Amino acid sequence: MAIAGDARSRAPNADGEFNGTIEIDTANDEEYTVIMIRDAPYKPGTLRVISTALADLGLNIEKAVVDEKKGGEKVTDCFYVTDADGGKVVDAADVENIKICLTMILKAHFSHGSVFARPDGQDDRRTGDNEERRQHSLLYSLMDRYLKNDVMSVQESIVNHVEYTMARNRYQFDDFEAYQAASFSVRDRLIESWNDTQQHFRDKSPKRVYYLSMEFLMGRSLLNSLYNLDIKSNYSEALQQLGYRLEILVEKERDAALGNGGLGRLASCFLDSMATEDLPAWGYGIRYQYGMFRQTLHNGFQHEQPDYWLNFGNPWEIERPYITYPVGFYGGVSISESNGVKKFDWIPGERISAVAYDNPIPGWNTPNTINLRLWSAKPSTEFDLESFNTGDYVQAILSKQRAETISSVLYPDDRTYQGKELRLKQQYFMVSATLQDVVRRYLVNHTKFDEFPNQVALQLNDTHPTIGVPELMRLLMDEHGLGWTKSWDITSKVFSFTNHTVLPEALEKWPVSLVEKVLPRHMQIIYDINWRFIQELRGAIGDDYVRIGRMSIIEEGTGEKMVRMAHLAMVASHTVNGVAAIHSELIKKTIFKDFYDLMPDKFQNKTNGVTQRRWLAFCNPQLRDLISSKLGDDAWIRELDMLRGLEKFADDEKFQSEWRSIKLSNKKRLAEFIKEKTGTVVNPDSLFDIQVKRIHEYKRQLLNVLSIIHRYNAIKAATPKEREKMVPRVCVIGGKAAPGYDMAKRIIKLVCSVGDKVNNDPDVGDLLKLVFIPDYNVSSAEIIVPGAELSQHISTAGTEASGTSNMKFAMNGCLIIGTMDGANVEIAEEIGKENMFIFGASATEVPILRAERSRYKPPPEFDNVVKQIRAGAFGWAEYFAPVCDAVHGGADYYLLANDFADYLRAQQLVDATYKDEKKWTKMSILSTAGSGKFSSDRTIRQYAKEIWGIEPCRRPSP
Ligand code: NBG
Repeated sequence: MAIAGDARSRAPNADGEFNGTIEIDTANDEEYTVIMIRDAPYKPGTLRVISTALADLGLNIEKAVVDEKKGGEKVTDCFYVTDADGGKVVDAADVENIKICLTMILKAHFSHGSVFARPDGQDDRRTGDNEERRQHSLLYSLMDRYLKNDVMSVQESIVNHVEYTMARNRYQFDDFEAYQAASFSVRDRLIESWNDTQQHFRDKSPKRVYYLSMEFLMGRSLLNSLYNLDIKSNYSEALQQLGYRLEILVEKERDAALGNGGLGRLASCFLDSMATEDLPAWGYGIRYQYGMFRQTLHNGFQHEQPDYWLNFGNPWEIERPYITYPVGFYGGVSISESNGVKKFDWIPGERISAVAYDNPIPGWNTPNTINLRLWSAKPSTEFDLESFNTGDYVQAILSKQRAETISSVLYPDDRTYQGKELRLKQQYFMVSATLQDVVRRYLVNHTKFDEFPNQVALQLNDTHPTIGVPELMRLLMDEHGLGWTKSWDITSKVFSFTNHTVLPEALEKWPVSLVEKVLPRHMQIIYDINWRFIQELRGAIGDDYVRIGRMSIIEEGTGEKMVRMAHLAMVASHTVNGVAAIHSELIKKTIFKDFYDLMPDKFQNKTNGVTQRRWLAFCNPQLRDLISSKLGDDAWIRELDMLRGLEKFADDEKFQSEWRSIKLSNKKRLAEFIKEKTGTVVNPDSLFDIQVKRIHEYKRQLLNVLSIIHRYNAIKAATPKEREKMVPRVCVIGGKAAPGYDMAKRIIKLVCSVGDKVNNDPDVGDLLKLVFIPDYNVSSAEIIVPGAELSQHISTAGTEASGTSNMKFAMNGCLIIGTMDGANVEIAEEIGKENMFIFGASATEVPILRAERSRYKPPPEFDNVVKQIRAGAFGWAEYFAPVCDAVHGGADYYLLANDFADYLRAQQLVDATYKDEKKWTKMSILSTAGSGKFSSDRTIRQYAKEIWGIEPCRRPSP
């Protein structure tokens, strides 16, 4: 029998159990496709297994020629099949599929079950004499409990999930189902590692840190997990043999977008680093049913669509229905006295349950996997006797259902706090469940609370979880019977607090009346904390009531009484930190000056970082390989400072040319992406200039647009000869505006309108393109960042706390045009100012310039472009008028006019430098080489040592 094409398959060598071959002949028989299974060991039931499998594949067995069965002999069986329409199966992909399915089925059939031996070479069970082999077998069966990661085992686990988890036909599943099945099978492996890591933590009982955050912007998990578990290539091959491409499947995953921007993404980078650094750490947050809204554009206007990320299930989480805590709201406090001690009893008017969902977070190059526990609100199982007994059964059920709204949606505004009751309830919901969980875990092996501060560190990611301070006090006093002094001593030793912004409008304050209503017992405790704090203050600074009023946790005077959450966090925390050097200095002089003067030792800096795994090694694999080949190995993925080793190759021509060709290939990928998202075709030979981040006036996307208009004017005014000398540019802007942020939405429309005009102007051609990429998120950043050549971080100095995308771009060899703000300052220190395009007023100049604004005359270039917009050069003149007003005259709070001329100068320098290919490439290499400091591993090590006081705790390798 002839073997058709590539249809010869070597059947698996599964411990000698099925060494046969499967041959599929599509050519030699006129009517039938012939499937021959050669040299299979005789085993009863084989024919049934084969015929069932063929039927499942939709094939008819028209005839069969089978060997006579005798025990111990190899047999050969031949099946003549047709497809559902009665024709021959000739398609190569179908043939391959039949072969793969039969191989797996026979393998399973002959191996009596689902545990397969490892391929030759990795398994020494077959060596040695009989006795030794028996002992080894025993040993292995005890030790070798982990799921196997060889290609066959991976395939089996994927197909099993298709059938048993998703209840789909194991021979027919689409890409999305393949993604899900693959993810479930990866999750199995994560669970093994998670379980062992948690067991190890329990055994060693080290001090642990809990990272409390209302936001975690995780993005996708499949590729990240495959890389971290070091099983990517086997999954890739396993899927390929099954007829699927991993690159396609990863695109099927919905981003977990449980965060707004920098703050949430930082929390996710920190989890990655805490796992990689082997820290005994957990993240705690909320499992929002709707994460960050999806942004769509209609005629250049932003529209917000709900993010249905859970609609098709989430294979990365583990629901823990038995890990649940009651969380109360409203009601009143009863006070009783026994033995002269007052006892406070909060009787909530509403109770809901918090149910845990665990999300395993694997580290890189470590067996550790840590946990992100997210809480979901469920109706309490306790009966609301009142309403049930009064007979309003349906109403009682409906009001219970409303409980679930607490975890339903992420607030999409990172600009101003919203005094919304639901938001306060979300915050309390998260910290109450978390602290109950933390206390319960602590009490597993402690009977008293004395050791609590030596066992627990609680990090507040911004003020959002600060209601945890009075909650811990309440738990210790009211639930566990400790006195105030002891409780406060414990509480003030466990919390530390990170500030992420100096913008006053973002500093959270809650009306006292609201806190009193929603959390009456907590309001009492806050008053008590404040009363004691003020006594202390008076001791320290005397009766300076103006200053005391400024520092008080309760804001009084002008309007409604408010609880200042930052002050509460400050008073209760042993440490407060800013997120970049300049920012940490600024908070000492501005928002927290009074506190700094009094308690300078509390203040620290922890410059942000990003995980170089997701943001370089995984999203830019070509660059990763080039870097590893130059540095000798991939140790830099763990110790990013090693990137310095690239400096000595910065002038090397061959290296430069490899560097450039990788950038070009990433630019081509980005150009495809731009076309797919916007319809605009861009030329990958242009300079790719990117500004992607939330739309905020202080981030000054408008400054960027104004300079693009200026560039457009220059192109229009140029002669054809002059145009030939110009550097073609593709300008990309992307980012979401908070739904209620009117100015930001107008700026988006302006970007789109300018883009419409410029992109369709035949005089301009490829010299300038401007696109707005909708729905900027983690996954799109993973394509945008590697393809960028210039990135813009141009906030008014003193406004951007740190910025983290600046770090991602720099790591990927993208040059920065920016102001001396946030982490730009330290990036300049590391990679050299001469390798960036720095412009604009400094943070110390800004207040002076603001004070002089009434006498200030903007440069004519600035006036011109603003006038152009006003005059309707891009349409929508009326709609853009408030945008123009905001930057004209005495307004212009963010000083666009003041920085405009210097910005244009920096932009000219960009063009001139870009023409010098070698120089540009050198600067690009030096950007990557100098970005070692900006690994979140470094940041986390500093937090661990200088704030949390915790040590690595790595489980033994399996
Ligand atoms: C943001 C800052 C960024 C900073 C991130 C992470 C908030 C409130 N702040 O500059 O604006 O990089 O936090 O620290 O989201």
